[in-house]
Amino acid sequence: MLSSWSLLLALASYAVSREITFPPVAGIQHPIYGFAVDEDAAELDITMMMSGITTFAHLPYVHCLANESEDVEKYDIAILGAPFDTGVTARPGARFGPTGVRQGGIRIGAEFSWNVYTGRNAFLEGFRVVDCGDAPLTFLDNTIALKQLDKAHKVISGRKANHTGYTVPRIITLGGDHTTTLPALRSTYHHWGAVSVIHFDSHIDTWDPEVLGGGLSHYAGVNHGTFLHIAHEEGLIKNTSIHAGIRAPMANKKYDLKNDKACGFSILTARDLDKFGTQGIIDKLKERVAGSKVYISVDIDVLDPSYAPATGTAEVGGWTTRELLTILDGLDGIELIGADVVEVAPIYDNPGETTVLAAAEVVHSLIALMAATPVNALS
Ligand SMILES: *[C@@H]1O[C@H](CO)[C@@H](O)[C@H](O)[C@H]1NC(C)=O
Ligand SMILES: *[C@@H]1O[C@H](CO)[C@@H](O)[C@H](O)[C@H]1NC(C)=O
Ligand SMILES: *[C@@H]1O[C@H](CO)[C@@H](O)[C@H](O)[C@H]1NC(C)=O
Ligand SMILES: [Mn+2]
Repeated sequence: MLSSWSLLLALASYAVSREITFPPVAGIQHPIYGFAVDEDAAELDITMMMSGITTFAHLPYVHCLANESEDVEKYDIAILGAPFDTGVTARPGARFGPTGVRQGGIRIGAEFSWNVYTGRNAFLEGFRVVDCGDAPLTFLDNTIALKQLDKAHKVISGRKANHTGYTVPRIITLGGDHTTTLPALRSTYHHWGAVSVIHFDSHIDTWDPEVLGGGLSHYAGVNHGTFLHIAHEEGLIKNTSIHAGIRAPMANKKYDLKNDKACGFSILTARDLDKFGTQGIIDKLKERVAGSKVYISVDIDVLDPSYAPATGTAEVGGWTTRELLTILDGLDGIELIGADVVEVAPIYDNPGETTVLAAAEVVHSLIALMAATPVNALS
């Protein structure tokens, strides 16, 4: 008893003998590990990367979804979470995807992001990148939730960008199941017209709602395997769109692929990578979308389940994380006007956080592509 008291006392005096001073900005997201690196270099301390509220890559949080009439801090590239997973056909859980991807990105930050391959830092290219948090989406009614997401995109992309030369902010959505891409494409259509989609996925997702909705109801037909069909019907995408990493089976011998083509897509399969190599895939993607604005949608199930087990409809025989990142970085120069990473369902991840680490790095690459090539809105 006595000895434990003396131990406590010793510990207490040890503690008070240390001078603990919290930095003046403790609890605030930046500039400790955020954006104002140049002005506040003295406060830069990468050892505090676990502090504050977890935004993606410690970016400043902005209340982008405040009333449209209210002024908020300006931004150029916005991260937006879309916690929605009631459009899935297999394992649910992607409503926790935005939180998972932010957790996966805890070691990413502006101060430590000089890319060893490209020699560039995506966060320091003159664009203000922020995290807008998650859109408020009901989990009880898909129709209402998707309308809420339409509205969130409208408000966020509708504010004037920080950059004086490029007026429309671009959004990177953290899904959410893949249905969440539909509101994003409605929003990009508003600013940029129809776009080419580069769709990384093991599934085509152009399924006719009659096929994948089971013909039950219109409501049932709007889901994570039909949204590209609907985007085509709504005129949001060009016929120069392309899938990459496809390997999941079709429901019909001929109809699904015929319908896919009619929706404007061509296909690079997962095994095409063995034939053409990463550079070959990059060349084919760039050739297909040449001359148009591009939206990139990354279903994390494009990766093999050994690299991304935490997803709703895992398909074996996919790409590695390195291959996907090489291909994404190789798309440098395309006019990327919007992007997303979807179908991350953290509950199925392993203790090594394999999937969320991969998803966060994909987001990092998407930011880099946007920062490398500014895009003007339609005048
Ligand atoms: C948003 O602002 C407008 C104009 O100031 C106001 O009429 C409207 O009630 C506000 N909406 C909300 C939800 O606060
Ligand atoms: C935002 O805009 C201001 C005013 O034009 C500029 O000084 C600042 O560098 C911009 N921020 C970023 C991160 O580019
Ligand atoms: C896309 O549609 C346009 C106009 O309808 C047509 O001229 C063109 O050949 C089509 N391209 C492809 C790749 O299908
Ligand atoms: Mn998929």
